[in-house]
Amino acid sequence: MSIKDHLSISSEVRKALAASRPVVALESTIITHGMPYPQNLGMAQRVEAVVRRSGAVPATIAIMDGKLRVGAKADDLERLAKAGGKAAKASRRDVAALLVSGDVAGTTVATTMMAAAWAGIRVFATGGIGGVHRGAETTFDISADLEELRRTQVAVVCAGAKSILDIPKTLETLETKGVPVLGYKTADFPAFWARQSGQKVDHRIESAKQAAKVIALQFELGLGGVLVANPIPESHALDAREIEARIEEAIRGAEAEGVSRKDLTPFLLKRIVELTGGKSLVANIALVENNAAVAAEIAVALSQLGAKRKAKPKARA
Ligand code: PSU
Ligand code: MN
Repeated sequence: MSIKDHLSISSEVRKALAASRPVVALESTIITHGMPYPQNLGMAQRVEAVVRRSGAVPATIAIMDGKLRVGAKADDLERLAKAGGKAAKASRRDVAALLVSGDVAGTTVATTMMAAAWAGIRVFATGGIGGVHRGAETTFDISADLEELRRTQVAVVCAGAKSILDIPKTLETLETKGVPVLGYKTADFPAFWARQSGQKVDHRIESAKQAAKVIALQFELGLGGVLVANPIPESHALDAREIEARIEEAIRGAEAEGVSRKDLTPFLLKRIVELTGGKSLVANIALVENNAAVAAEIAVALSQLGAKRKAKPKARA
């Protein structure tokens, strides 16, 4: 048995990869644990459509029927969306146990990166990454997403991190792990619903082509993953102070109810949707679509770079 035996790659994705055509990986914890039904299903379908419109093939990744599914079908998306929180949440440490049990699971950023790399996909779009939680100095709650970015050669396009996390500590941890944080047309690290967190990114990039060059070189040098931070569209950004008040309320709720560990992020996301009367959900969907478009452009640019490189020796001969 090899790793490939545990992957179930759709024929569309397999063909695209074999022909070096652009593919964008998409995660599924955002479907099962990040949003309520039926908005989660609508989001998953629209994000795939955005990737296609931008010239790439979408590959939603999840754990289903004892396999890592790469390129979920329409009915797979529906199963995931309807299962919601009844599905498992698969971080790296859960993968082997869930493949054995056969349970349905949404894959987190960490697990989606891992599966994408195994399948040969280099670009991945999500909403926000996990990071260092507020109070991590006592709880030690630091998402496995950060360690995965260190070790796995996939570029993750996100809208920064939610300020349910400690953003300065998250950025410090990424620095320690050697993960480059590229600001897509911005010098500020975005804070998910807000375009700015008050923290700077490491490097500002101006185009998908420039991002692709950095990503290609990072991978060529064997340096691990890349984080591309793409701010929420201006038209959908929420007022930073208002959302901060809601986040603090949600965190107090989690403390009062004793919610921790892997349940914390889903709990906070759900509470914030309730506390904003659904406004945070609309913004969340808009930023994921925006990230999918940028990820597709980067995937297209990466495959063009690859084609150029392959063509070079021939041109000289
Ligand atoms: N942050 C969000 N939305 C999400 C998640 C994080 O704004 O849906 C999900 C992602 O799948 C991420 C995971 O990888 O939560 C992180 O969970 P934890 O903090 O338990 O590692
Ligand atoms: Mn955690």
